[in-house]
Amino acid sequence: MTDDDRATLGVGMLGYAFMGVAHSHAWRNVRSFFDVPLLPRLTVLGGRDVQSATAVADKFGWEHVESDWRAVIARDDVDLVDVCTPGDSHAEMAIAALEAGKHVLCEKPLANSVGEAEQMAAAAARARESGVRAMVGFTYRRVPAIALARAVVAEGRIGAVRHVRAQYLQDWLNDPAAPMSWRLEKARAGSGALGDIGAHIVDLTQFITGEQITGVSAMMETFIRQRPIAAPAGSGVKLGGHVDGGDVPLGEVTVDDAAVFLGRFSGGALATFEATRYATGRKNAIRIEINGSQGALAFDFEDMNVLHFYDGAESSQTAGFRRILVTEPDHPYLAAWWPPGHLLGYEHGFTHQALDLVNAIAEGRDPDPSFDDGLRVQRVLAAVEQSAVKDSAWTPVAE
Ligand code: SOE
Repeated sequence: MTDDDRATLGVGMLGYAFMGVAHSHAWRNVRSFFDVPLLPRLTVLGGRDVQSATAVADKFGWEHVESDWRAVIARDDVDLVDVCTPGDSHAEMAIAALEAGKHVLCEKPLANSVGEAEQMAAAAARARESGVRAMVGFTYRRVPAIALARAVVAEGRIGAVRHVRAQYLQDWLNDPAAPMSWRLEKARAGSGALGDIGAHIVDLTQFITGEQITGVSAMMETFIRQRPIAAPAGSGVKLGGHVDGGDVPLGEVTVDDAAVFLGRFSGGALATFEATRYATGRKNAIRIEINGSQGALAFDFEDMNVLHFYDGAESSQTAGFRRILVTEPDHPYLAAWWPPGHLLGYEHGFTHQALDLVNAIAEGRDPDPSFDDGLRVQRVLAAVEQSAVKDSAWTPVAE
């Protein structure tokens, strides 16, 4: 054993379900694979259900458990607060943490409304003056093939972006007997497929192209409006499920099941977006294709180690989409992992997110995506909702 003189970064995490588990894994493992300038310490896990929180804490090595989120923020040994709760508590928790001088990582979407997101961005701007950092967890930016796609666009390899085609397809609600959950309640989640998964493709396409969505025309639908209410099946990494029996009480689904919209990008590109939890057979397909004047890119998260690249500069005899296996040491994040061809998975994005945030904090610079980026996504989501209730009327995204 050698003494490690790196400073620690005490993490207090709020929430312990799907995202809490993904973030726990990242905070625990990032120091083992990357040479981080600050050593994350899994100081305290906050959760109202202490028994479930303790079960997760024990698995991942959190040192303490607190039932009161304010107590997590107040601890002197917490430097960073990681908000992994449903959207209805993001604003209150993140603002309180920033005002207490703690760095914040907040799960996506940033908030349940533009108003809340504006308050969060303002709190982040005030905190920045004293060196406190805030990041929103659009984790898929950290998938190596996505980071490579952004670099390829930035290098001008596909030229001017003309078309953006983006889909986020899941099918865990297709079963009418899949139970109610907070994700289906507007008061808790803000919106349904739109905010939960549509937010990712809004962020990813803006990230890859380096451009903003300026206006939208949208349709949204709730296919199944009542679902069985089932006792929560403990904590853990679950979506959907199936409730047997006819006399189970039903709850009202108050969010969208699917959102489909057209958009325009600031550089002139035309875009189509589709976010749905009813794409039978598609489990977590994030499909993005971008056509530029000189070439094109295509990605699907269900084959996440691959980026397809069409280079229009090649001779027409041999040109065609090339399948790039994004596992070389000079690909983003890859040098720290396995030899070429030894693939990465869903959890690596979260580890890379922790890495990027720790580096930004240590280097005294703002991480991205910032709360301002989260606010911009929120404005796109709001424009989609406004358009959908106005018969798909064209709706500019607020500046
Ligand atoms: C559920 O639809 C969900 O867990 C999203 O909330 C996540 O953001 C996405 O990564 C996977 O699907």
